[in-house]
Amino acid sequence: GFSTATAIEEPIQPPVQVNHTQLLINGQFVDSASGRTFPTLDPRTGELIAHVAEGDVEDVNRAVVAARKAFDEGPWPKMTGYQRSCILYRFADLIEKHNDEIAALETWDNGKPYEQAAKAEIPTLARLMRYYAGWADKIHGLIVPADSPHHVQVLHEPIGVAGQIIPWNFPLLMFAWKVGPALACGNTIVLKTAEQTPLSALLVSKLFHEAGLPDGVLNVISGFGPTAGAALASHMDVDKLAFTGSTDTGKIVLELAARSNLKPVTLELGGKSPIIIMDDADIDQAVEVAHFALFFNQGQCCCAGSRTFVHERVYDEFVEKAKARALKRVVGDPFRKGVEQGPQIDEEQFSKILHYIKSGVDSGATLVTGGDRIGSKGYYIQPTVFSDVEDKMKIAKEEIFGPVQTILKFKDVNEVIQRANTTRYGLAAGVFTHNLNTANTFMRALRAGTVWINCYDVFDAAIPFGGYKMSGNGREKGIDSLKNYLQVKAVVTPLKNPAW
Ligand code: TXE
Repeated sequence: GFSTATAIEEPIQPPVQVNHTQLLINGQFVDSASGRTFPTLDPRTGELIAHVAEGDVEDVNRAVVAARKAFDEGPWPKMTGYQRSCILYRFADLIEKHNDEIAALETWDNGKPYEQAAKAEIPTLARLMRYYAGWADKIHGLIVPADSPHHVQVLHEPIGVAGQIIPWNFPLLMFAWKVGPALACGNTIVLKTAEQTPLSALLVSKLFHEAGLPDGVLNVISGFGPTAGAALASHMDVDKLAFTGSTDTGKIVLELAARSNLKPVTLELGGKSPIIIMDDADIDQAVEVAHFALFFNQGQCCCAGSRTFVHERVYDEFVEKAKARALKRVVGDPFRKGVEQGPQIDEEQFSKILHYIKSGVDSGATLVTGGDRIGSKGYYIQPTVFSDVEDKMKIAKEEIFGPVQTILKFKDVNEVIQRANTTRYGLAAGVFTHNLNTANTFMRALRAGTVWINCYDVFDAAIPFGGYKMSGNGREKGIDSLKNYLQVKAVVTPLKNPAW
């Protein structure tokens, strides 16, 4: 059976205190203009962690004024790249110093396993900051040879005030993907965190100021989407918008940006990423990686491998082994050692996932294991596996964003390419095969921003990440992310003596 025992025990007291619940505007923690707050809840119990200042239009306005001033008057964009880079490096050092405290806060507010936060995510936050610190003094333009007697320079300048809206599934990694490149390029920021997870960004932003970040460069607003988020997306004095979240909300913010000042928008949206397992694959490895690809982070990953296509010759074996692996998954209090899966983020996602499970059963898929909640408190869901899933079913088409693996059967390469690509999304894909020709065919044919061959969810600060089709536009991380935050200026001067 499931390792449910730990889930229903009394929750472990988190080894951290909540010290910052106000908005961070111009380097100061302040209450919201309205004085209103909202509760942030513990996903293990649904109980209160803290009341947090609720930002709205007026607070976004104040934050944009601060960011504008910090951009126009400096010192941030006027500092040398090396000076900016030193502050980013110092911030990374402080993250390492406070690793366990930051990880505990992230786990408490989000529900992800503490070991995952402490050993992987917070160290990755530091790594990402060092990556962007490394870029800060290496961003430069070009001298372009023109077909006329002119000296042509192409300058790369920061865009200005960046508005950034992030989700709750990886609060600090999303913070890093957005804040890192924006600051390396010399922009200033107003960041809106997700209403489910406002706490960790406030803590690390405080550390950023300790590292020497000037006031007004990074402003952090807690609050809701249709109020604070929409105010940021439609603000006339925000020069660029970056968003990660659902495809539906992505459409809204793009429209708000267009209707206001046409600010450029990068979008990181949903997915329904295929994993394809050929009959020549190492089945045990494929089972393990496909399990990880779907269940990692409680299934709350934009690039979750959420359509597992298995070749008919190895299908039955795969389904049996996937079931056995799901049954072994350790679900429980995320602060407990050895726990692989904590609770889902909130009541809304929890009910949405249970609804999809019911829809899977109703549409005739085979429920191989799981299918229910665990315990009566908090948002724990059994690791769930469906087989006999068909392309037309809702569970094969829509993003479930939970611990629900859907396994589909296929016969040949061309068929599965066509089926894998028949989706409005195009974020990621995985392929398991030992045949080089097959791998080459898939890597070119799959319409996705990332294709993992014989692996999945391998991330790196230097690897660009983003979507085809309705999974978004623009790339984060790597050299590509810098382009999102740079304005290109051509400067042309006549050459009086073209011979020289
Ligand atoms: O997303 P939203 P939600 C998917 C996943 C999930 C679904 C809904 O399928 O089940 O989205 O989750 C802000 N103007 N992903 O409701 O609404 C909001 O406050 C401006 C995939 O959490 O997209 C938050 O900060 N901003 C995803 C952010 O948008 C608005 C990660 C994301 O919330 C807004 C999360 C508005 N009108 C969910 N409405 C991924 N790609 O990783 C909301 N927001």
